[in-house]
Amino acid sequence: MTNTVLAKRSVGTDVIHYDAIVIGAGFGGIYMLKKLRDELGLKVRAFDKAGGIGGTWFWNRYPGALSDSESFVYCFSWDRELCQEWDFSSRYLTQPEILSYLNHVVDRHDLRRDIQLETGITQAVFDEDSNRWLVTADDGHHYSAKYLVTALGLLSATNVPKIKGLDQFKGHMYHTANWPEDAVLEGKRVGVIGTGSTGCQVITAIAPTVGHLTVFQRSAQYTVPVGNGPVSREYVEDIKRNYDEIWKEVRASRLAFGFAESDIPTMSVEAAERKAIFQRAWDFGGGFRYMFQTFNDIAVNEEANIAAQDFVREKIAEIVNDPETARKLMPRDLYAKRPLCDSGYYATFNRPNVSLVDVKANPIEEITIKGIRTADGVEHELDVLVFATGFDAVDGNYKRIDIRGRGDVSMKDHWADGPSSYLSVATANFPNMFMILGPNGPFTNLPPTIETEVEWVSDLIGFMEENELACVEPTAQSEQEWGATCQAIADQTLFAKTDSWIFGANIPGKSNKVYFYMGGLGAFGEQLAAVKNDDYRGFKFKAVSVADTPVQKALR
Ligand code: FAD
Ligand code: NA7
Repeated sequence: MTNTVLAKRSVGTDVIHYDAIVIGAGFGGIYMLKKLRDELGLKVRAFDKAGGIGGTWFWNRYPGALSDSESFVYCFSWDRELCQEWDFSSRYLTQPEILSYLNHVVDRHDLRRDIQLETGITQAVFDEDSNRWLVTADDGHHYSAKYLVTALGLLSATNVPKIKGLDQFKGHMYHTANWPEDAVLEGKRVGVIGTGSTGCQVITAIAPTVGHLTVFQRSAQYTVPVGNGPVSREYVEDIKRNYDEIWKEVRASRLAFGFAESDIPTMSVEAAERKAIFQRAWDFGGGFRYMFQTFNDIAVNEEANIAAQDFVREKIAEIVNDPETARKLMPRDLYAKRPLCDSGYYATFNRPNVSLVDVKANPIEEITIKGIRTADGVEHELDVLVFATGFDAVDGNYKRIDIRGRGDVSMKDHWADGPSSYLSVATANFPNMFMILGPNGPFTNLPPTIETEVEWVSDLIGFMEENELACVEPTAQSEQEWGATCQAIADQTLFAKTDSWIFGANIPGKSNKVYFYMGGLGAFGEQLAAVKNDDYRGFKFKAVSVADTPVQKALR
């Protein structure tokens, strides 16, 4: 469909007009709606294909689903009163708790009336005549808006690997991010493919109740205890009292996880002291704490990285009874993926009803009617097959919408060599489109980053409205330079030398490039502020008043 056709449609009667359309009703979409509607006074509609609000926490209902950012930083900070009122009783929040929190936020701010659920957006086309986005939904309606904000989620588009025979399996198949309410695993023969963050959680949670659990492991994982447990009243009150200071520090930190990141190099301390520091982190719990609170160079220095690896391998040898299983569970590659933590993952393999198949050594040949056949000829019979195989991260949901910008350029073509952005929030040729957690944004605990991006985008939209500007978009040059900055920073880390979703390496055929800004939230916030203070350096504005265009006149 061309822009001209859509421009004509926009003056017809079948288009519903808004000032801004937000896609997504997770942390990002909820806050964006709040800012645009209640602070800027715009007419806004948010859409989500889900049957409820919550984004990630609506979809990921698998047993054991838990945030591994600590409770006090896995929430919004912008509602000061709510931060004082909202209580939590454990160090981490479970999926039902986060979902209930987000529903509470939506009701408290009366946002639900402007969120349209069960409505997937299939197309968004920028109409150059009207300087508006024309959006098509799977409810059969067309919508238009001056601003389009995509809060589509970073880890949201599911990845189901194309394994031979997938369709012939007669049992139940579930992806962890699309978990059905009525799933029954108790007493069943269950197979799990995938041992990432999600796999570790689901495997540990279901092992005690299933009949038999077969884990199909492609990559062995470094994981440390999460350290979950109840928190005292004093702990919660202390956090509430120090709210301002905590959030100031979080926003100025690199990882935004609510702890002070270490400034000690690993090899600057004696071996015994090093071990004691790792042991303290192991006992306290938390994947990011283990990688970043212990020492300052585990993610960048190979010798330091090996020290952190060795400690985990020793733990596996101590915990896992069967030496052969322990050997299979021991990773040998760099410790440079998203750091994992768990509630007893390695010990789960001591259970008599759990078996481990190393599918690197013994690959999956095909999925059969009854289960999974591996290269050694064994058919692992299953009643239920769980895919904990992750996501087409960062740009996955963008590829699933037909998004067209200036000159009818499609997002798929624009990002043919991998996604890019200027400051994670905007991309050239897609005017008035703003992304929350777009590509090349900070690699952090995410709610503080989401808040930072939403607030900055809201300020920019406010600036547009105040100055009656028609369009804004970044220049191609600013986008290229931001990409180069992200690449240069990532190249200094060991993460760039390891295959994972952080570099798009988990999806066959996906561009293996930089997807994140690894400079930290503090530095990112400074960059955003500098760009804004420098008259939005790197952006170009179109000053024609929207009200003057022929299409706009016809709309009135
Ligand atoms: P999401 O919550 O992903 O919401 C995006 C929404 O957009 C979805 O509801 C989706 O349905 C909707 N959408 C997408 N495309 C369309 C379309 N075409 N039409 C309509 N709607 C659409 N982060 C952390 O910081 N700490 C953690 O401990 C942590 N744990 C996680 C655990 C799991 C299992 C997963 C999957 C993610 C975790 N994350 C964690 C990342 C988490 O995604 C973010 O913290 C945060 O929830 C992202 O919010 P969001 O609003 O940006 O996106
Ligand atoms: P991840 O971290 O991408 O993990 C996916 C797992 O699935 C990982 O172990 C993969 O092995 C495995 N996988 C993927 N495809 C296959 C095939 N074809 N065969 C065997 N194994 C496969 O996703 P998660 O959901 O665990 O976590 C993603 C983020 O979301 C996480 O950081 C949380 O914040 C939530 P591999 O390691 O690639 O060898």
